[in-house]
Amino acid sequence: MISAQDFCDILADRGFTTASGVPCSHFGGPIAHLSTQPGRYVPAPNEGSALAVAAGAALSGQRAYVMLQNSGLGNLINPLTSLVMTYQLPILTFASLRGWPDPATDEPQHAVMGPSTHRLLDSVGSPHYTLHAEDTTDRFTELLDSAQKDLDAQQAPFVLVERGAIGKAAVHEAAPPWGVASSTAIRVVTDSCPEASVIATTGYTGRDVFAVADRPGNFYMQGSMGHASSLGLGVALAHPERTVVVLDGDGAVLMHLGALSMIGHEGPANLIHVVLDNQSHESTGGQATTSATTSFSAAALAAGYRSAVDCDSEDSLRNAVLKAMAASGPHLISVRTLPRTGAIPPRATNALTPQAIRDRFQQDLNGS
Ligand SMILES: Cc1ncc(C[n+]2csc(CCOP(=O)(O)OP(=O)(O)O)c2C)c(N)n1
Repeated sequence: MISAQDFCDILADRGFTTASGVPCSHFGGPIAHLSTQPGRYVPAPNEGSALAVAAGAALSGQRAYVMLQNSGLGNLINPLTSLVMTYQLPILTFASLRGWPDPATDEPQHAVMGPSTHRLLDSVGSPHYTLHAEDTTDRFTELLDSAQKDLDAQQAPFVLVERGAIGKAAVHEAAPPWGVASSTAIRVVTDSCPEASVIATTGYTGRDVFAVADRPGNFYMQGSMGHASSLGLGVALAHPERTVVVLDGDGAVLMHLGALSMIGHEGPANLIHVVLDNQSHESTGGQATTSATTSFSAAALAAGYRSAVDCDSEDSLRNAVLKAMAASGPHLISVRTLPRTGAIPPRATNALTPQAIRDRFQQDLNGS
């Protein structure tokens, strides 16, 4: 393992002074370390944006690197192939290796991408190297020397990072947290609409929902970050008689913010979109999102939602949900939530297969 500080310092010594990315727990250390120094890390909403930020830096003669989870390669592949490779912009990307080498030891949403990551990069012709958990700083330096040859040849190499290859660092809290505990917020929402279909976003939210309010009408969307509201829209349009509640995260909403416009445009009367806004990617270690400077309620109203409110207490949240149930949507409710404390409950897929989650959701939706 190399320390987070060594990782950042070795790259900085080579002129890579800035970075962008979307967190994976594998990069919690470097992101925390860089985030203590203004201007060194740009928190991107999705992996494609992170790569494009680095591309802009490269175009301007700077050296920037990108850090992401391999599940985010799907978001990155378009700007990789059509921007970075087409214009031959030399960019160094670090991608984690979730679901690899043995997908059975990771969550089900990594089972396809884990074993495919190396082949995916091979298929688009991207050079790649692997940083293993036992590798030292000497090995890291050797690997960067190899990647440098690719960069000199105007290529965009990848370093694939195994779990435990880079150390952790303490996350700096920007401001004292305030709001409602997320498990309380979830219980308030689900108790207020017991008949609704509930779509839970990826990460800790799905785990909390499974722990405090499991029911067949819940769909635990592990992975596919940022798509819970689009999935909810599909269900809401197909079942206008059913209230559909999406429990989303701030990082997830930001990842595909355009979904707000689609939902506003389609205008499903039966959709309630709840954003649990803790201003962080808590599930990957608490890295800050950019939600402190974005108003989800203002964005939703501007995108055509029928109503949008901000809540910061249990009572205001309960009132907002009851009001939304009584009027035509789509509605957005943004609730400020606190960092979780104590043990995080197990994932739904520890108890149910993804297929079982699908089947019971469908049966509930069809009333059988
Ligand atoms: C495309 C993609 N990129 C990155 C990840 C890794 N990831 C899983 S959960 C998560 C954080 C989600 O943040 P937020 O929606 O704010 O919810 P919170 O974790 O704070 O509950 C991230 C970055 C992922 N699953 N998919």
